Amino acid sequence: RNGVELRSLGTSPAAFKEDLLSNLYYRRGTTVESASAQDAYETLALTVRDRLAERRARTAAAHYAANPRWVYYLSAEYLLGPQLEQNLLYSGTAEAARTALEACGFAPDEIAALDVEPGLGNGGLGRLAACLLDSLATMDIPAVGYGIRYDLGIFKQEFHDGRQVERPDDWAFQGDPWEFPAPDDRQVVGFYGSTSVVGGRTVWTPGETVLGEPSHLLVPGYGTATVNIVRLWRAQASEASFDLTRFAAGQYAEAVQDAVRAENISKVLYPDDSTPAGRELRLKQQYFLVSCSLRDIVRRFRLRNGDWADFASKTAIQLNDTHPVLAIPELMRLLVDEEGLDWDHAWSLVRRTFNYTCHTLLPEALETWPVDMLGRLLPRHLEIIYLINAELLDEVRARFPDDLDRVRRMSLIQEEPTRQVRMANLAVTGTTRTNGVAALHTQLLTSTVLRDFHDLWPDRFVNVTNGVSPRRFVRLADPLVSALISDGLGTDRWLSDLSLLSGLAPLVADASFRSRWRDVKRANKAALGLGDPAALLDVMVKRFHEYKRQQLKLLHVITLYHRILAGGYDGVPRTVLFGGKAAPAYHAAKNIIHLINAVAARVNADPATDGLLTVVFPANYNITLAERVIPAADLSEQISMAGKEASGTGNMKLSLNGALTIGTLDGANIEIRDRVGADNFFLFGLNAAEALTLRSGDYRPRDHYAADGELRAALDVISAGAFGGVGQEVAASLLDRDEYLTLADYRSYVDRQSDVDAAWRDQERWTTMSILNTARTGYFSSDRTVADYLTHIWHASPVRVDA
Ligand code: DL6
Repeated sequence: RNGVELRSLGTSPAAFKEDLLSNLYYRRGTTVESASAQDAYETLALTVRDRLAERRARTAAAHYAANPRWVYYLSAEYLLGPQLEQNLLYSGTAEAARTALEACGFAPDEIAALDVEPGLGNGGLGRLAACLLDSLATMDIPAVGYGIRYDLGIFKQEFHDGRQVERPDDWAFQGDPWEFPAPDDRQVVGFYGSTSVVGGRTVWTPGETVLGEPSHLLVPGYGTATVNIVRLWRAQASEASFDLTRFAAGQYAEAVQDAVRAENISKVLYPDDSTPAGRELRLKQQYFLVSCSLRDIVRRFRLRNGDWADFASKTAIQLNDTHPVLAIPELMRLLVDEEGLDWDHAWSLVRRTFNYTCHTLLPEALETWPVDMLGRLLPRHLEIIYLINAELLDEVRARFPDDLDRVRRMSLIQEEPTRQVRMANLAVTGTTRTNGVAALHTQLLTSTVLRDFHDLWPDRFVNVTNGVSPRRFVRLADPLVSALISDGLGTDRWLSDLSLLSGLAPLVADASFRSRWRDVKRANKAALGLGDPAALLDVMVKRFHEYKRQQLKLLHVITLYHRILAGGYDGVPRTVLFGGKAAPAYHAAKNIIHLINAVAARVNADPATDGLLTVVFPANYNITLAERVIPAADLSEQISMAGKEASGTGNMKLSLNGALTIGTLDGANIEIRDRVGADNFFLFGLNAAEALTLRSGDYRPRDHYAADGELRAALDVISAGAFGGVGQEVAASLLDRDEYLTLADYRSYVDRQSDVDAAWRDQERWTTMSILNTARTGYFSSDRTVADYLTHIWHASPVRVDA
């Protein structure tokens, strides 16, 4: 089939207005006079989307003709961020859209505010997925992201009396104008049932089937005509699920129960897994994603290719953490059971197709699934896992004879205390490469959590340090600094080649540039509207987890408060901003949120702190809010216990936007410090080796409490209930266990904060440090990350699409 020539949609204000009106009349079915703001928003979205869809058609034609090696990114999470502003920028229609809207009498800012971000992820892992898709498109790499179209995304966080309350995030309640549903590409997914052998081949007969209906969103590249897609699956009951007989008999709930069960699969992002039913639902989600996506990948492969032998050379599938790792036995099943390939050929294709990114160092975050549950839900997959395990263990025994312990540790099946399938072990076994996400992370992975696998297959491991999209996190988030950077560099090419930022370094000697830089920061703080723009904005934004140590920041706040109350406070005025959510079932993290809000209420109400200290905690931190906070930040808090944060990407976003970091030698902090220079980074605390030694010895948090008067005072007020009963629980946990060495690092942290004050007092010095942070962090572009994946892992090439 030959593609048709497309009429090019104009990007002038007049052409844009004509199409806007046409869409309003013919697609929305209304008129300018009677259009609601929602009508105007959806019409605007369609008009922008059409311009990208046209590029998409050309991209698909170019990709089809090139028959390249595709990169497929499988991820249970995507935090894509608001779509409107991105698509306006990438389609080059922002100004035309504003003019056209105004000419029709619509208020552009009011309409833009209706754009709801799809919160289909939790945090760093999901946002990384979105940044990589952005970079893949920008770099003209044929790629598709696969994920789940959850009806309810990450919960909306509210505070009730300071406590986190979770509300459903019905993000597509009004419909989602950015999506293209593709019901004809539906897939059938099986669960449960049994296996039998028929004519020498194993046949799985599922006991239940569910439909997966895809829709896709466009993923435009910046400064290129390439538009890739992210394809999201939504579970649907098959027609047969509706029980007409029961309905007729008035059993309305029973009539739809099978349909409800099917559709629950894509109902919520990460259902609570504290019950067996919740865990099973999560496992179902994972297989649902994998099964739909692999069938789609195979369908796409077949459009251009006939021979399975070519599959791996045309297909690179990245497994984003262990969530999609069932793809390994699923592809084996498709190839061996359905396509009739022999096991060894199939295994060679599978191993050459898949690669795996590990995003954690927390042993408890390495997923395992009960053998019983997996075997019941996916009986054939468990058989295949056993077969893979037999081969793996033969290889281990051959390489390390008489090392039974090693065999036990490496087995895909954990035997004690309960039988579980170890998904990370399966991931390393069934892939070509496993990568960590920062240099320290990869080093710790290969020397601790995955050490046995590294001993067996050292060449399988590589590091790919994370990165962030400069389009999203500089250009869209901070138009003011972007304009200043372009002015300073004399080009805006830095947006697709972030190494050009190094050209800013000489400008630290230019007093007028420094002063404009300061003005931009000040304006961003004023626009944020939280705290005095003249105060130092000290920002800790990230998921709440004890290892990230929001509790350490809080101890610092209380210490500052005590110093103020004691009189003669010599610190600089600060606004401390917290942002982030705690997992609904994570009691300790929710306690920390509650305590922060209680401390904030007290500190902010006390006239003694006026002009000196303010604590703010806007609820529901998400990409939309991140884009306002990050450009305003002066100080970036990256204070996890060393050896626990895989990489961090907030650290990169903040440094890139000119915030100075106070941080430990953890995750990508190390690489940030190496680049910005030790003089432009506030380092404190134990390093990973020291932390490990202390943790594995006789660590006594109470010794630190006893030895440090300020620490004692802070913990005493918390323990005494000055901020409510929740404080007692938090203090007890710190004094009795302090799993993440908060007390051990307290003094070093608090003293280093005094150095922050000193640097801030000298505004010229601070501004220089700030500019140097931006100038030296071009490395942390997700374009560089994708380039590293291409070189070390994917081996895919760009396909140019004519502009
Ligand atoms: O790689 C993206 C991001 C890292 O920057 C964070 O350091 C890391 O905590 C996060 N990991 C996860 C999932 N953990 N597990 N499993 O969100 O990944």
